[in-house]
Amino acid sequence: MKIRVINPNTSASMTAKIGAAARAVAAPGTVIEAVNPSFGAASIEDHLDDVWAAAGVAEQVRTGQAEGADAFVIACFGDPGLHAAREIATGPVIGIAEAAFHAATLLATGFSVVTTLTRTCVIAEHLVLQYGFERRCRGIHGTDIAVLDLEDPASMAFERILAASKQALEQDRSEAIVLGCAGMADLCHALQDRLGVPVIDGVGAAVKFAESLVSLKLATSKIGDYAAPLAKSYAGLAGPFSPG
Ligand code: 2AL
Repeated sequence: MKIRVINPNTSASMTAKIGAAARAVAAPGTVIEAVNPSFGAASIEDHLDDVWAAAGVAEQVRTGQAEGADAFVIACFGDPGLHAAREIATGPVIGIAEAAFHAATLLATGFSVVTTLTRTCVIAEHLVLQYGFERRCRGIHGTDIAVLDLEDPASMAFERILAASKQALEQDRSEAIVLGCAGMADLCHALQDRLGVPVIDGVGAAVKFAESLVSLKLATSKIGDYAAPLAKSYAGLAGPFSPG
């Protein structure tokens, strides 16, 4: 099966990192196609970045759908464009935040999210509420590490995420950590070894959920809310995205 893993930001190095994390967990018969949009922000850290990221995801789902992708993963913790992507795609579309929340609740009664900039915490809070995980998510913690600084050893990202995770487990009385950024995927196992609790990277979780659903011959429901977008022409800049 072919899974298109979309990094919604335009950082090529982050797309490569996400692709590697996806391939590390994929089954032997799974082809991972790691892509990013042709436009948008190099990191997604606020609502404006998120707007462009959602359009970028729509671009990549459209082309992936035309090229026969069996499933899609949206590899940014804000799950930008998730619902629109489910309208466009016929196969499953999994956002890394929703996937990580589900995985965490199968492993612990309460989890904490450790993320990047503190200002992104509200975006994660909105998702927790939207997906109905408010009874299981016990806290959301910013580290004030910028997304692109995760790749810079001088940021001491691992040590800072480790410290924030320890504090979160204690303060929130939680039993698992959800990593709040796709760019943290490579830190997941080392953090889990140090913390001694499940540490969930949404990229890996989303790839495995996508594989499971495709293997089970399950796809996005096409009646009602996720039916194909209405055929219409969009004006101006949005013209190339017109669904009809
Ligand atoms: C993210 C992420 O996963 N990718 C990105 O560009 N920003 N998440 C975050 N909390 O900053």
